[in-house]
Amino acid sequence: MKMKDLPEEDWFVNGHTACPGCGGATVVKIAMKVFGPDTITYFPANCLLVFGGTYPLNSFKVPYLHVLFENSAICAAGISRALKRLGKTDTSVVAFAGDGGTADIGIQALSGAAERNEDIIYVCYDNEAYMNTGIQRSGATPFGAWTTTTPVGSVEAGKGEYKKDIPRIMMAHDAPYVATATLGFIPDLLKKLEKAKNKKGCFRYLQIYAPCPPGWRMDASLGAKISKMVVDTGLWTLYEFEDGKMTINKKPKMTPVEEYTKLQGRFRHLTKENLAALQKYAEDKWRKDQALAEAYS
Ligand SMILES: Cc1ncc(C[n+]2csc(CCOP(=O)(O)OP(=O)(O)O)c2C)c(N)n1
Repeated sequence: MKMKDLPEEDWFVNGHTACPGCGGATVVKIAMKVFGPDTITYFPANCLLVFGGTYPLNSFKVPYLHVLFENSAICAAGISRALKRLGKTDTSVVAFAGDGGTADIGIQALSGAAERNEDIIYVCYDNEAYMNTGIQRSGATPFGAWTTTTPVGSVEAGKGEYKKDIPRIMMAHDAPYVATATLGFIPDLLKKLEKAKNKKGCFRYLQIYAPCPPGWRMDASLGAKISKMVVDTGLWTLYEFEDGKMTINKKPKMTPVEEYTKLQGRFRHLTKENLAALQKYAEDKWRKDQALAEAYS
């Protein structure tokens, strides 16, 4: 599917209250255009719930359910199983969760659903922190990033640990479809959303990079640029893991990570040593991802 083939109609409509330049809102809008009207969504506590799902002002034109933060994958699986009982096998059941609800708080339910190969699509829009509650660090926050729980001062200088690699954890479950995407490469994103939609009857996982202007202390107009740069630096590999085979979709240019970090206030304090550590992480990640793709070829 190409951008021009996307339907004009939205199933996640305008009028929600997301911040200007919200990557999460853009991910959900595009994803819903691909998934279409025969979809039921679930989302846990996150920004999406607040800006797009607060009754009676919700922005979804399809049914949605919200239960608890921990339960996204399992609630979606419950909906999917109930639909099967009713004889409905075509409806897509989609969970939209943030990285906090995925990497940390919802990981047990996510792991269980993947292991049981539940018939759902799980979309993690990865804005790299718990944004809804005021920019706290998550397992998916990158090394060095300022958040309100990884402050910058004389004792600490941003997050000391590296980003938790959830797609790799999903691959370790041998999930039938795992893919990473960003808003910087829309044709690639559309292809992956479409594949996830059409690969029925099994567990499908998408991790989509989603810039957050207030949380990342960045200009709201830079989302697309930053979403390209994260791939160019090697910090985010675009790939698919499908039925046991991993394919890398884009070779990074290995642009210095500083070109990426200097556009975001959350990295403003990074020293030369910090930048060297992040650069090494990017290079190691790219090397490991290539080795994985070779092993799963
Ligand atoms: C068990 C539990 N712990 C904490 C909270 C409070 N809480 C609600 S939303 C949220 C942040 C969600 O972060 P994330 O999943 O990354 O999504 P985002 O807000 O970034 O969209 C937190 C901590 C909660 N509702 N339930």
